[in-house]
This record gives sequence, C-alpha cells and structure tokens, in this order.
Amino acid sequence: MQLVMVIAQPDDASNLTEALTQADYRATRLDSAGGFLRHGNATILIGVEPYQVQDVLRLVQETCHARTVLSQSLLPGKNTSEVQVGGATVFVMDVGRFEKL
Ligand code: 2BA
Repeated sequence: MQLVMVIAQPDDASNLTEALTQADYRATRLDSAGGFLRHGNATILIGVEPYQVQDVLRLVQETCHARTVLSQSLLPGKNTSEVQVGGATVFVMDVGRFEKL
C-alpha cells in the first residue's frame, strides 16, 4: 500500500476531498498550518494501492491551484510581501503495514 500525503490550501482541499470521495477513495483531512506563512492549510492522507497513485495525483492536479497570497512580515516595520503558494505539496510513501482493527 502507498500513502499519498497532500498539503493543500483550504478551498482546494475541500474540492479534492469531494473528488476523492466521488471516485471512491478513502481520505482523511487534518487541519494544519504552514511553517513559513503560518496560514491555515489542510493535510489530506489517502491510502491507496500502488496502481491508484497516478489517478490520485491527477485529481490533486485538477483541484489544487497556485495562488499569490500576502505574507505579513514577522519583522517590525516591514511591509507585507507577496508569496506564491501551491498548487499542492505531495509526498508519496510506502506503507509498511496497514490494518483495520
Ligand atoms: P508554508 O510553509 O506556509 O509556505 C507557504 C509558501 O511560502 C510556500 O509555498 C513557498 O512558496 C513559500 N516559502 C516557504 N518556505 C519559504 C522560505 N524558507 N523562503 C521563502 N519562501 C518560502 P509551497 O511551497 O506551495 O508550500 C505550501 C505549504 O506546503 C507550506 O506552507 C507547508 O505547509 C507545506 N510544505 C511545503 N514544502 C514542504 C516540505 N518540504 N515539508 C513539509 N511541508 C511542506
């Protein structure tokens, strides 16, 4: 089994989980935040068979898009700056063992 872990922006994550569910994949959404911007994002865990990984990545590409967001500077007196975020950050991992107990 493979674990596809997707970090997406909240609006994209909603569209992605809906697309995954419609395609009959199982997914778990966790609320998370980026270490750099400290904005809320979402981490979606999808456990699939190896032959399904490409199809899941296709759904990610269709639903997750790049955006420019304003980053509040952490330094006093500095203005905001623009940062490009996304589409999605994706990790694909081998799962050593999968159980439903
Ligand atoms: P953040 O850490 O809040 O990063 C948001 C965006 O800020 C990044 O977009 C990138 O364009 C920029 N950025 C991040 N770190 C930077 C730095 N040290 N200097 C300059 N710009 C920086 P994305 O690359 O699309 O990442 C979106 C979110 O995905 C990240 O939010 C983070 O939550 C996650 N992420 C990205 N790469 C990761 C990694 N290697 N490991 C774990 N999480 C990652």
